[in-house]
Amino acid sequence: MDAWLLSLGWFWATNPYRMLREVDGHPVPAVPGNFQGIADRVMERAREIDPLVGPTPRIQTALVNFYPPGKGMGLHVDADEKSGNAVVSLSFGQDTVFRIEGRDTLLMSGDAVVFGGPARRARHGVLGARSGTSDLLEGRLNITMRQMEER
Ligand SMILES: O=C(O)CCC(=O)C(=O)O
Repeated sequence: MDAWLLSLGWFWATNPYRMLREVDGHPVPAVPGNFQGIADRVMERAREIDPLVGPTPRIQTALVNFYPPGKGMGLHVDADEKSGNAVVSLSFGQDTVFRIEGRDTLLMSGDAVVFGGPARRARHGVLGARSGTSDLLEGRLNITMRQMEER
């Protein structure tokens, strides 16, 4: 993975892999208060398109990924959250190709993706951020908003 990561709400630590509420005695920065409202609106729209997206997540953590031009994230499954509620993902800046279960979709600035229902544990990743496709950012910013706990 070639992204710069910022964890909000919970810290996604590695070696060994674990989720933390504080790092070196410092609390992990909180998820901004307006993220829940954004997720609520995205989920309402997603539900109109496909009711199988399932319940709206309670946003307890957000992962902010910054990808320099040309950088992406390999295929993986989001399986560390106890909750099976949807993950809401927002994209800003350069275009990329989003790959999910072998299918490719172009993601552009302002697009939202919801992994919910049968797609919640789908294998996915992004190819390199495409240079020259954004006036907003030299690179790509992605925010995934998630529920950690089961309830
Ligand atoms: O950058 C993206 O659109 C995907 C991010 C992602 O898959 C993740 O944070 O788990």
